[in-house]
Amino acid sequence: MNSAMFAKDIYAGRRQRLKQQVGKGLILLMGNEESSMNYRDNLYPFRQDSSFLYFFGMDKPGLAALIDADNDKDIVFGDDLTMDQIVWTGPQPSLAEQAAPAGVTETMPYAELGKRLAPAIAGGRTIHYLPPYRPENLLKLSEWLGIAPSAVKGGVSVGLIKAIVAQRSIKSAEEIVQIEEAVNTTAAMHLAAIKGAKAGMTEAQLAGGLQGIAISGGGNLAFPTILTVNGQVLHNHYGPTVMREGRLAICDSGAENAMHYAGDMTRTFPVGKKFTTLQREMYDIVLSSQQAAVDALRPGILFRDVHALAAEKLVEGLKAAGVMKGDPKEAVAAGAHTAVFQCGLGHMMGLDVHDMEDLGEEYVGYTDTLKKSKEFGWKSLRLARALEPGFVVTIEPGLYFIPELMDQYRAEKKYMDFINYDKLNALRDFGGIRIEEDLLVTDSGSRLLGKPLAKTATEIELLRS
Ligand SMILES: [Mn+2]
Repeated sequence: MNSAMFAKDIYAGRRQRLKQQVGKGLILLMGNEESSMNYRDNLYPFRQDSSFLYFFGMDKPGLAALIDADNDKDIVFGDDLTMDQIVWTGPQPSLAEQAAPAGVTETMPYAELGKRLAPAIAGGRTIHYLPPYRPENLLKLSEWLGIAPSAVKGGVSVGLIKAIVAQRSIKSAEEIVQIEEAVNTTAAMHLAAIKGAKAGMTEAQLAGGLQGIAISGGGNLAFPTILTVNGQVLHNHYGPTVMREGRLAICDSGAENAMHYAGDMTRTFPVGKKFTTLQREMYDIVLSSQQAAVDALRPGILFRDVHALAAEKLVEGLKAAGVMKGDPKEAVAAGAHTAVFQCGLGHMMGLDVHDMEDLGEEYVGYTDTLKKSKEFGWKSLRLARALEPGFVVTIEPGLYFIPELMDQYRAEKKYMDFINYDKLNALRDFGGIRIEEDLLVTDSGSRLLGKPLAKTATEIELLRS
């Protein structure tokens, strides 16, 4: 499969900017290899490294590149297919033909890469590389750099990480087109889930169809689907559990499109036709929190503050329901909201569903002066820094009634000023609720990405009827 690429100038321009920002040295970007599942030739679906895709657009295994900041040179390393391989895969463009649309004119066999690096290292040149997240790339780096695998992590280039984060954080107009395509496929998956759910079905029966929609959209799932009637477990995927009338189902799923841009949405809906009174009351609390967070998005605001605002809205709603008490701001400052909202409000999204998470949350979501909290709840917030036009973020507050956690908090007499434990305990079998949308930060506020999908309880019930 030949995947789509942006215009040549876009890749050349991105690399030019990267060279300027990194300043000097050799930038080594590694593509991914095929990955074996249960024996060598039975492979996971190939997924290229996202930074490699961003700077080269070449969606094939077995590639790596050197970007020479001192001599303004870009070289792609890889191997043309042998006849033995062509028999199985069919003819493929040559390496030079693959590199040309990325604006790269110099290509070399993969084995040349180590030979190029050795004299550069001996000559004292800086080799900038990213943190590897796949074992084969870790081992290759170890060999090329002549250091133990355990020492590779310590040598990653913070300058390169920061330069890439600076570029990839701001989505260009042509990237937004791709993301919206992925979000629209994602919305189609959710529509199918909401309309297709029936009491008596298993979670897996409903989840299976969603992957088909993602693949039909030209790509695949952006991440393993979460589809469960036990939404209080934050990353509960799906299984043989039969969905029964009276439960709420959470579906958190997304597609990536042919160019590997992601969509990521969540909807919560009744397995029966209607929300119960209590379910609707809790749903509306999450909805008002989600809407308040969306309304707060604008350049300059700290995402950490948007997270706090969303948490305050949850507490405010639960206070009206008698489950929490006291001042919502004080409750959130004390951490009492973590009894029901244990995760972060959202994350960046782009070529990765958690965009650039491989580069390190401290660089993607935080800054040199804004550091991540180590406290429960807050430590799961992937993004905290000030928003800028061009950021794409998810907004996904939720309420999660986790019996083990409420029992522990109660036993420890935690947050007694803010939580009515008898009322909270009555919700121990409720499950969970999450609502998630993808938004682009604009010059003045934000814009919802993709076609709107049913979100209020009434709109969802209409689809269930
Ligand atoms: Mn998400």
